[in-house]
Amino acid sequence: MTNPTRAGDAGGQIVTVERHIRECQGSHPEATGRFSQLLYDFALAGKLIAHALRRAGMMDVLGHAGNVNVQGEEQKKLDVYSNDTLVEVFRRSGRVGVIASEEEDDVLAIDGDDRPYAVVFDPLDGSSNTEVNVSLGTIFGVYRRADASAPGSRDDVLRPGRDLLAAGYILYGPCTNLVYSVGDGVHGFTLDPDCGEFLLTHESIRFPEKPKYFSANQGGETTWSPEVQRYVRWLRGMESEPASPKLSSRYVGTLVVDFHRNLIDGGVFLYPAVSKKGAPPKGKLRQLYELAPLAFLAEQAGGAASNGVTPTLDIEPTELHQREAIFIGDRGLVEQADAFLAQPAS
Ligand code: AHM
Ligand code: MG
Repeated sequence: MTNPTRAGDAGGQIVTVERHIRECQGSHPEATGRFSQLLYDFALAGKLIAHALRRAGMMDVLGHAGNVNVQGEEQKKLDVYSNDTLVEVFRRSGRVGVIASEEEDDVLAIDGDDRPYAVVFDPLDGSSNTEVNVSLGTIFGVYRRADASAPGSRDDVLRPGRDLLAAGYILYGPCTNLVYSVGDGVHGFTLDPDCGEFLLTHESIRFPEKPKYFSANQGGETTWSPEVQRYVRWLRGMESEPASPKLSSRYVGTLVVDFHRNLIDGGVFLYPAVSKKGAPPKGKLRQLYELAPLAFLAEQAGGAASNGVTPTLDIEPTELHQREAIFIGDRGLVEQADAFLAQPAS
């Protein structure tokens, strides 16, 4: 009989996220302990948010907070709690000069000398799912500021995702996962609720060779361009040229969860530009807080991300809450999306 393996047991050693970050730092001589501590701060915020979510049904934290964010979306109490938790952790970190959050109108500048990092995050992704007990997530990215002692500004984060030093997400599901990359592969951890540590469970994650799934809100299909409609028919096996991958469909409506499933099992997520009421087509998901960090992870795992024309990591945002179309996941499927979109559908 084989011995049961336990989470975090890599070659007979228990690897916590803290230790993993420290060891990665060892292979990056330019990295400082302060950068590692910053990543560990995301793990800390993730534990606090996971704890609140586990108790959400029993406490008065479900429902709306009564505010509307800068994007016109009603904030849930859990959006506010998650945002406040992250902001508080990074205000006190002593390393961060700028915070940009999906839930804040503008960047938060934190005064002080020697604050070399800027962080971006979507505190609670998929929060429209909070009332129905569906898995949620936090998405984050880290940039190095051009001048660590200058007052923080939007320019610290209005940058292409190619400049990211690190990115990751935390997935609050039946268990809590933390997945991150500092540019040398993608590594996944699972929170052990007994010891309160994230333990290494998925080392060097790569998209599988053969994809299984596509994820899209097909309720919006009539608002997609004919080219996107044709691409999705191809994904499903209804267009034969080139050879169709004939994928199954899975859509949760929490980007982190849809991305994670496709990363582990193979597949592509799309949220194309949609046209509503005669307005020019535009994407829904946010470039800074959602798309650039996940695109960084996708490329690190051998996948790709594009808005249908430009690789997501090459997009230079001009607005904090900029929205973009996205095709992200398996590299071959994203390349086919670009090819379908470049060919006018008859
Ligand atoms: P949120 O960050 O405000 O929760 O919004 C983003 C969410 C994504 O998690 C998800 O992929 C998408 O919106 C779902 O949108 P829709 O309900 O239109 O399918
Ligand atoms: Mg989101």
